[in-house]
Amino acid sequence: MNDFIEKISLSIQKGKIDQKSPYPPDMRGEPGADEYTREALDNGIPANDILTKAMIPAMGIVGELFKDKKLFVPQVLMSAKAMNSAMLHLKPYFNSGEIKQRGTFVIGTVVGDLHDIGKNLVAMMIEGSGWKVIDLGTDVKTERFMEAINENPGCILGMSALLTTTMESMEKTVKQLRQSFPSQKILVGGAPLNKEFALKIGADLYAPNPQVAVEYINAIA
Ligand code: B1M
Repeated sequence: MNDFIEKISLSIQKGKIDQKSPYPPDMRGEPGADEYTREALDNGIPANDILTKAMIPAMGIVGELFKDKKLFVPQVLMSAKAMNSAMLHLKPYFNSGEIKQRGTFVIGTVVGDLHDIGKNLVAMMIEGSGWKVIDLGTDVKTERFMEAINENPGCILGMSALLTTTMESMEKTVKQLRQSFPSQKILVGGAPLNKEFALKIGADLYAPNPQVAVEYINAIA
């Protein structure tokens, strides 16, 4: 069992998706997260063990290395792709209730803003730490955030903004949301933001990177 757990973990850390993926060059031709996860399940390793002993810790390591600037965006994206290829095999176990998720995280880039690379990274890291993620995409209006909160009671909400102009949309959105959902947990992120801004608009947390977001929501789950 440990052998598969280690192989899946390493594949995710290194961004090795599957056998035909040429990345990383030093693992060319080797199986990746896709094949190892299938094999592990076929060998009777519980899906929950694959998730909690291999996949989540591997993404945790990736998140820490990214936070410490020892990994960069393209490498994190490859790890997230490897994670997703493993996740596909686990989907039936989520649906059957055999794997319990930590909660629901709703995320979107605020209205007027089309930047989604950072938002996607955050979504992938949070999914990788065991949460169900509902990604509303970009240019998300306040009403859509409200609908999502109503549809997912108890969810945690994340918003991203990359433009100084859309920091204003974020402020309006958070203030409007607060009127209907005063105790909704809201975390915000994006390059032009800072802690003072997040506090000023009434968000619960400013996350400068995905790892801080992951640590925060895991702590309050
Ligand atoms: Co745009 N753009 N862009 N752009 N773009 C910036 C942001 C800009 C800084 C470039 C510049 O002028 N130097 C500038 C903003 C200036 C400002 O307002 N201060 C800018 C501009 C002006 C524009 C347009 C207005 C350009 C134009 O049309 N005249 C236009 C706006 C379109 C719109 O949104 N309405 C525009 C368009 C675009 C593209 C479509 C071409 C493309 C986006 C493609 C896409 O996202 N699919 C694009 C890109 C790629 C950039 C840059 C080059 C890169 C952004 C990025 O993806 N970074 C950017 C310049 C730069 O940053 N060097 C720029 C990588 C990403 C991983 O980082 O998003 O910061 P980031 O996310 C980080 C953290 O911030 C954090 O975690 C991530 C990982 O660490 N984080 C969160 C982000 N969201 C979080 C949420 C959280 C927690 C953490 O919790 C919920």
